[in-house]
Amino acid sequence: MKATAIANANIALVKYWGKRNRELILPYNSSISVTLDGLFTITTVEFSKKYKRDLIIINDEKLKKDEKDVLGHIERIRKMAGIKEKAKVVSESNFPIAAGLASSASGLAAITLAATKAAGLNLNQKELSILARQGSGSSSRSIFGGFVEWLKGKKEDGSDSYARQIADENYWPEFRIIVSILTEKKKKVGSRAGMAQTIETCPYYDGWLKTVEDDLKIIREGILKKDFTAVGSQTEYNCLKMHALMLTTKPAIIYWLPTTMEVIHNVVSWRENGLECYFTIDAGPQVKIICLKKDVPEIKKRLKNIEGIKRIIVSKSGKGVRLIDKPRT
Ligand code: 2P0
Repeated sequence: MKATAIANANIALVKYWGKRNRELILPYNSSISVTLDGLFTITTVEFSKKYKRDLIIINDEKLKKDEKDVLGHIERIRKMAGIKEKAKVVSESNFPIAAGLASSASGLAAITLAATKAAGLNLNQKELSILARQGSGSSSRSIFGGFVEWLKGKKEDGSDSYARQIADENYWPEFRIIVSILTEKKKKVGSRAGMAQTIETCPYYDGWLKTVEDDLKIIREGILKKDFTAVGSQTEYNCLKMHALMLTTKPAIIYWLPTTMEVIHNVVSWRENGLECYFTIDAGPQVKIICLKKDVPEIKKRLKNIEGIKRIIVSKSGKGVRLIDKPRT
């Protein structure tokens, strides 16, 4: 009753921001992401009578109270499989967790596959996506590789809210995402609380919902046509709209640092001078730059001149969650 899975993080090109159902994690809007081959989580889950209680170790540390609801997810899977054994979960990510780098996406996707296998369940990708979603919304997208859309669905029970692939990881081999890490500190306001606060207090949320369908259409079609300008410019616009929501909640949620702003200004000016690239930022200060393979060396060189960038990870579109034979202990 033991299995190990690897899942890649993903970065949203059209963001998920706001839940219509917090219990089942059902979003108000659909979202589109690209799965990142450079950022991943490997998780081993073992169910056994030898454990007296659930033990969760994330990046060599025992689970703290403020971590995402990993225990709840294990319990959900135990119920589904009809088993009683306690679990040992060991999880390692190759990037800072809880700093706005989609660690919950790769983490919960990896746990979902490893734990269902360990519990004797054999779920297909759609079922895995629905289950992962209940652990953390964005993890529903990390089940798949390449370019992925998480459908918001309409049903109350969430059975039509799952991710599906738009194009696989080999479809657009020139597409790159450069992740610049500015800080490894955990953020003060988590996405979950930030989303709830936005819906309660932001006067512009209706405007977001009214315009997000256009973003989805332009980016979905842009991916299929490999229209980099369309995908990049609409991604940047969608990111700024999401941050406009965050900035105008009460109290304001300001994820950006001075260096975040500096990278933004640089990207815009590089582009004006013929180096085509676009930025996107999640619920944190880190800036991800979308570009084509040919421009990676030049962008990396320029980023290295910006003080305050701690680490740069260049990523292609990566694979979906899968089982591996390298247990973590
Ligand atoms: C996204 N984010 O689409 C958006 C953009 C952050 C900004 O999904 O509450 O960790 O577990 O469903 O998935 C981060 O939120 O939130 C997120 P829960 P999650 O990637």
